[in-house]
Amino acid sequence: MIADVDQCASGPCKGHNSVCSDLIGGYRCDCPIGYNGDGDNYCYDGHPCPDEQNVCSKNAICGYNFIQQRLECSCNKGYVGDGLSCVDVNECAAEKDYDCHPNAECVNTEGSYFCSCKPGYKGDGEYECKEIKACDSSPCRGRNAVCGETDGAGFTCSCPTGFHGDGVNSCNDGVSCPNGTNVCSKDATCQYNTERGPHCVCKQGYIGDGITCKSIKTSKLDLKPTPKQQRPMSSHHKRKITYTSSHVITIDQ
Ligand SMILES: [Ca+2]
Repeated sequence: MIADVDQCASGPCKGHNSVCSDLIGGYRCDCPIGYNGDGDNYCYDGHPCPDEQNVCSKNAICGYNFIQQRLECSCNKGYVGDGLSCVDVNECAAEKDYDCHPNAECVNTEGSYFCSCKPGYKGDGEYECKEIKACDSSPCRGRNAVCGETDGAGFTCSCPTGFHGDGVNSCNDGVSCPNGTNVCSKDATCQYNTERGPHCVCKQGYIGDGITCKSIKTSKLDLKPTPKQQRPMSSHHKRKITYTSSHVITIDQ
């Protein structure tokens, strides 16, 4: 006579709360009264997959299969396995498994992947990866400056016709200061602000556009003679009239 071995001694029933019954030549796993499940792997008390009974992989979801009347672990999207163990899918291994722009590379991540534009291109990697051009970063900072692409991802900065400057930092309509060609009048100073860029400003006592400045005194053509000089002038006589500005203007009568 052969003695029967207790098949339950090794704890073959993996279901939480499951009960092992030793049989002749085998064993059986059941869920206790009030519990549902297959007994082998799952027994739940009416609430599918409560935390203490969830034996699924952390990368799986637990749900009750009402057709088979048992709990099931299903790997999350991006993972493969039996639900108890789920491993990342390397989507980048097969071209059919990822959808990246032709100018992008697939980068595998845990549970997913992303597309990264290849060096020299920019975009979201999925729908757009356009070539990066040297002028994209607006390297020509001069007001009115024009950026031009050159071979080898280089660029040049220039000023439009009629403008002067190095193109990199300034382009202006005739004025460049302080180190460029200063076209300001000798009676003006070259000044800079963000609104106008470099520009000439006539010194105090002068008026004009800065490139040409006239003395305010000599430009005051409406100056009135002093009262004592307002007497009648004899005809056919060249006279001198002294203005309050002390400038002397000769008038032919
Ligand atoms: Ca992945």
